[in-house]
This record gives sequence, C-alpha cells and structure tokens, in this order.
Amino acid sequence: MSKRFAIIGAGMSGILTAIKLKERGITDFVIYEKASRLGGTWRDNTYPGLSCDVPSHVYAYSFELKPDWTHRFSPGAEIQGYFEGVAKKYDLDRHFRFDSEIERAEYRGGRWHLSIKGGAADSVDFVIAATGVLHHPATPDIPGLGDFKGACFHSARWDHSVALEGKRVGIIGTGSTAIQIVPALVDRVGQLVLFQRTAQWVLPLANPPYSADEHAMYRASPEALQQSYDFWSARFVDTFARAVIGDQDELHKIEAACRSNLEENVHDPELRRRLTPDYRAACKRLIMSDIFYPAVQKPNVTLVTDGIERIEAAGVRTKDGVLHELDVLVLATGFDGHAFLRPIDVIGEGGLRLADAWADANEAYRSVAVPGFPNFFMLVGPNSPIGNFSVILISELQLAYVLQLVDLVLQGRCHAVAPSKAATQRFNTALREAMKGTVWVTGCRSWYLDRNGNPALWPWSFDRFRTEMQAPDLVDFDLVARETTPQAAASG
Ligand code: N01
Repeated sequence: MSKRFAIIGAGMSGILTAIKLKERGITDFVIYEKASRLGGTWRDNTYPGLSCDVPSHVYAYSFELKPDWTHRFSPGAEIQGYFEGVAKKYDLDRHFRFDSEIERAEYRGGRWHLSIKGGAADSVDFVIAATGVLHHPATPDIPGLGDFKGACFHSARWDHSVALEGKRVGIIGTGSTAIQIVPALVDRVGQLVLFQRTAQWVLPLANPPYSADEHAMYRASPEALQQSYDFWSARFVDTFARAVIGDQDELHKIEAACRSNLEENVHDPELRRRLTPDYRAACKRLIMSDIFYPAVQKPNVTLVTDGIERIEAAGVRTKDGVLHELDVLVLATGFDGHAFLRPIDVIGEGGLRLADAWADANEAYRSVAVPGFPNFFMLVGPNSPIGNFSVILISELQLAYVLQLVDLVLQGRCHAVAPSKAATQRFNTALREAMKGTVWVTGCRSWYLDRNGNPALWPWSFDRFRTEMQAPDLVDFDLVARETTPQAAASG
C-alpha cells in the first residue's frame, strides 16, 4: 500500500522535501502551510535592507544553483522569488495547502492523525516537520509598549503602509536585522534613534553586485557556478565554522578584523567606545556589514545606550529620564529560536506529548527525530548547525538521512522507525560536553542559548555533520515491526 506524507511548512525545507519525494516517485504528499504563500522566513521578512548574510551562490539548493543573483548577498525579495520559481519548476502547486495550520498531530494506530485549524483533518504515515527556526517574533517585555501612539511593528511584520519619509523612527535592537535596517532607512527618515542594549561585533563584508558579464559567464558555464558554490562553502567551513567551535587562530583573525573595522571606520572615540562589545566576536551571531558603521555616524542618527525604562504615548523613555520622541517604533527584537514546532500539539506513542518530552530542553537525536515519535522527522531541528553554515545545505543533508529511514518502511523492513532513548541521551550528553569548547558559551546573551544556557547549535565540525548525516546507524533506532490494525486505530 502506498504511504502518505505530510510536510509541515512551505519554506525552504518544505519545498526541498517535496522535490525530493517527487524525485523518488512519491506523489501522495501534502505541504501544509499556515500562511497564504510559500517562502517561510523570506515571505515573512520584508523589512528595508533585508538580504541574506550567506553568499547567494551558496544560499541555494545544490541542485538548483542560480547564475544570475544580483549581489553577492542578494536581497530578500530576490530569494523569495527564487523559492517561488523553484516550486513552480518542480510543479508543486497542487501539493500546497495554504492557510492550513496544523494544530495537532497524534500518532495512533500506527499513523499520524492531523487536525488542521478550521476543522479539517488528515491521516498520514509520515510527518516531516519543516517548520523552521526563526518564525516566532519575540515581542520585548517593555512596560508601556501598548501605550505608544505612533505606528509600532516587529521587523518580521513590517507595515509597508506606514510612511517613513522625514519621520522620527526608533529601532529597538542591534541584531543582524537592525543592522540591515539602519543603512536602508537612514536617508529616508528625518531622525533615526537606535536603542542598543548590547554592542555588536561587525565583520566588514562587502556586497558587490554581479555584473552582466558574470551572469553570462555563470549561465554559460555550470562548472563555474559549481566552483563558486564550492568556493564559498569551503571558505565558510574553513574559517568561520572552525572559529565558532574553538579554533582560536581562526577566532583571533575574526576578532582582529572586527576590531580594526571598528577602529578604522568609527571616527568619534566616544561613539566607538559605545559600539565596542565586551564579549568575544562570534559569541552572538556575527554581523556582516560594511554599511552599518557609515550609517550610524550620519548626523540624523542617535545611538542610545541607556536602558529603556518604558514606552510612552510619545516615544521611548530611557533610564536617564530622557524621552525620545518618535513617530514610528520598530521592534527588531528577534525571535523565539527555541519554539521549533510549537504551538503544534504533537502526541507520540502512548500519548507522549512533545511538549512534555521537551519540557526541560529540546532534545532530538541528531536534530532529526525524537524517541517515542515514530515516522516523525524534523528538518533544521534542535542543534542543527544553523549558526555555522548555509541552512539549505544542512537541510539537504538532513533530508537525505531522513529519507534513508523512510526507505526502511517503504521497503517493508519495518512499519515505523524512531530513535532509541539511549542513543538520544548519548547524543545529547556528547553535545552538552562539546558545547563547552564553543565561543557561544564564552559569556554573552544571544538567541542561541536556551533557558538552561545551552546553545541550540552544532558544536562540532561540518565534516562531522556531513559524516553523521551520511547513513543512519540502525543500532540507534527502534524499528517497529507490528502493523497496527485499522480496528486498533479506530479505537485509539
Ligand atoms: O534578532 P537578534 P535579529 N530591550 O535576537 C535586542 C537571522 N537573521 O532579528 O543583544 C532592548 O539577533 C537584543 O539585545 P541583546 C540571524 O540568524 C539573518 O536581529 O539581547 N533590546 C538584540 O540587539 C540572526 O541571528 C539574516 O542585548 C532588546 C536584538 O533586540 C537572527 O535572524 C538577517 C530587547 C535582537 O537581536 C535574529 O536576528 C537578519 C529589549 N527588551 C536576521 N529584547 C540573514 O542575513 C531584545 N532586544 C540571513
């Protein structure tokens, strides 16, 4: 009997999964998406200045390289267009169910029973959760936020109906997002007030456009395009990815580059002091920009480093008593990077709820599966190497691994597969131990850290990740042989 699949999420990983299922001749699958369009983070984020800080030639499916990216780090709208184009090319339209939020997924009688907001339901053999990481905007817990009389929105919910020309615009936050917004807005707005709680290290990466000649060259030569992909991948893996997991030489090089960027490009000593972080470079997600420092020094920009006391009708009151009067307030305050599938109520074998299994920490086996949740897989799940590499390649490698587990069922070797508890515990113990050598735990606050202070990232090398994703080690899995009868399913 043919098996049915549900993919949750129509972002980068969901589209990838659909393509790879089709490649295997599997067509009985649905991509459930709570929004009205595909695209995930690139659909949700439309803020001015949005681009990807991973080079475009790497930030693409390995099997769908694009010869004509406009820039080394291309704008968000172009990336969204890329995913729309790929979905069209692979004829995925009939598989999408938009405006269909999965509220509950329960494993009963050997199958997954899905409840969709609005009352619809589905039953499938496999669930592949491609729900992404940074999709729950974090609203800051600042008193008086609702009192502000001007327009106020989160960076991931940009309100394009609000005119900014000549206005007094406040931005709370100095993460990757805010650092892209500031240069994009500075020449449009009257006054820009940047509220910085923590200074950032900034690596001065240029973002040159690709020329028409380069486009023609990459179109004519898939080998050249592949070489560019390999070049940028290797550069990332050999430098940044090593630095964050403990290669001190590489880390010192990054620190030196950030420090000289600050010293050479921020001219006022007092401003430089306020922009100097007190933690190691790359402890937080490293900022890549050669346009932030020039922008923050423009005469219409005020960098505010006094803490925020509260928000009032007219603006933001800082702890020194000053009221910063504003027309518009942007919350570039990041995301809950630990929510993963939540708020979906996922119920595994014997009524085990994922919420309970993850009550203390999000623990998965090699990021892709959880004991007690058979035939349920995640892409870019907990402890994926999201801080170190292009998330697209990560997702491709994880999916190739997951599909080998799926094959065990499709080939009739078992009815269901899930990692064992013991193997999952071993993996997570090793993870926690390895985290001690990473830069992420050297003393900074970041969205990487969960509430126990453990980074949600991969503490080992990319080679190790690639090796671990090559083939499942079946001693680490429970293969369920019994096919549950339809009667059992109905009574469950
Ligand atoms: O969010 P963040 P982001 N009062 O969490 C501040 C990816 N991304 O949206 O540092 C005052 O990094 C907070 O202050 P502090 C990328 O992975 C990728 O910028 O905690 N301030 C911080 O400055 C990135 O890492 C691209 O002290 C408050 C900021 O808000 C991730 O998204 C582009 C506050 C939040 O920074 C998230 O980046 C953009 C409060 N109550 C983003 N609460 C690419 O190019 C929070 N802050 C791929």
